[in-house]
Amino acid sequence: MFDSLGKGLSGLIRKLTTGTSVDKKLVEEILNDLKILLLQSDVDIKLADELVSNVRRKTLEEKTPAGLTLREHVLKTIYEELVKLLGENPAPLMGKKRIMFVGLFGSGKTTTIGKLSKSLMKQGLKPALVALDYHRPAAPQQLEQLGKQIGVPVHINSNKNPYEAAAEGMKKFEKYDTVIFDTAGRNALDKELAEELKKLTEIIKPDEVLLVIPADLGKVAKVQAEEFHKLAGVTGVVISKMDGTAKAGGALAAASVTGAKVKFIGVGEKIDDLESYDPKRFVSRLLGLGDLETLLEKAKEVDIKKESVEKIVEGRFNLQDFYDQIEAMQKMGPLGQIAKMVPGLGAAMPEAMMEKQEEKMKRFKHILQSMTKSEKENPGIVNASRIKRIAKGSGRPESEVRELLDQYEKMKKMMKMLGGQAGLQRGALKNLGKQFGFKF
Ligand SMILES: Nc1nc2c(ncn2[C@@H]2O[C@H](COP(=O)(O)OP(=O)(O)O)[C@@H](O)[C@H]2O)c(=O)[nH]1
Ligand SMILES: [Mg+2]
Repeated sequence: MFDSLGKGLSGLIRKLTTGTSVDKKLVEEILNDLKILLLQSDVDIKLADELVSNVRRKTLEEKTPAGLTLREHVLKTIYEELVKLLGENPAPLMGKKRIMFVGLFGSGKTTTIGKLSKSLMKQGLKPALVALDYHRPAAPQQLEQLGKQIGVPVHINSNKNPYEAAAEGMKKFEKYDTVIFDTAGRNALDKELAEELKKLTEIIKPDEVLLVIPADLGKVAKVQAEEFHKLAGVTGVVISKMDGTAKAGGALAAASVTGAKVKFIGVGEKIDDLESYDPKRFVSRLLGLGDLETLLEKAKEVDIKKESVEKIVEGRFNLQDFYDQIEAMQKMGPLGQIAKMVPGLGAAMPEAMMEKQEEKMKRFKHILQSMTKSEKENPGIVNASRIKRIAKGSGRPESEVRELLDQYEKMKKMMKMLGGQAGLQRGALKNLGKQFGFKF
């Protein structure tokens, strides 16, 4: 999803995070790259210009906030502006009684209606569908079939009259939680369709008008969205067919001109291929920052000791810290998954190594539990006879105790290397620490 933009952005961020010094010249260079990237992704030129000049103003003209370096400030501002461009978190559709879908022929209206119905049912709601597309002969039957497939009633007007169908459907499904209207599309928004949509909007008075735009539509999406918005008052955008393209800037621009938020993303033809839209998560992925938010949510549940994190970053931590980290990480989930979420760390540790490490960590925990406090605090004192005792106490072979000590040394070295670097990794660890509320 959004692959090329994502790749381009992570390249750009790399430039920012690995540059030895971040100055005005580098920021300008990055802003220039950013603009080109946005345009290549079909983002409207006005929006791209606005984004870039906002970042320029905030980072080069305004004072860098205390506690942030220019590098961090630029990164943060780009992130925030992209989130702004991509819209806010959509309000849930709960409590919306009448939802009307609009969009051109083949955009994915009917398919999305099926997906949405299924998702509403999962939330314990009762949806019903009304066919309003009598322009294309097979359309009502397509909806009927879909309804059967998921167990949702569908109303079709026998005179093939959309206005009658709308009025009947509202009456018939009065007791349902949500009534979804599947309007007709055309190849282009012609006069006939415009008239029809306007009239239907008046009859239905929908609580929600969802415009479906295929991700690959490109620049015309914006004009289309404006027209639909004038006719029906678009309240939300669904970007369909996101699975088939790496560019969705057009669709995003479309959402932006209507002032409506992107609410859903269609990622396939199947009934479950619908995702709720979350711009922050989306941008984090685009920027290659990993799924920071997910990590943060998890981290909230876990109590990582401040000193312990600091020590790790600086490469001076003892076996007790090692033990604390194992505990904390086990609570957070598989190590590999965590590393992937930490910016800069995912690439630094091969997955296979992570998995093996995790298995070992579990056994190591038993060994560590058999060590005395002073042994954990001063791993250097663990000699052969102590190893023998520890092995016996934990029921693990001596070789494994040695392995643990060896691993601990290696990990210490690796963390020192990662933490000590001036570039990306150190910044990443620092950032992560900050997100946890630690200062370095
Ligand atoms: N790959 C993919 N195909 C989709 C998606 N949404 C819809 N389609 C396909 O697009 C075509 C048109 O969809 P349809 O719902 O009939 O469009 P409508 O004319 O707007 O009602 C169908 O072949 C769908 O299977 C999607 O998110 N991903
Ligand atoms: Mg249809």
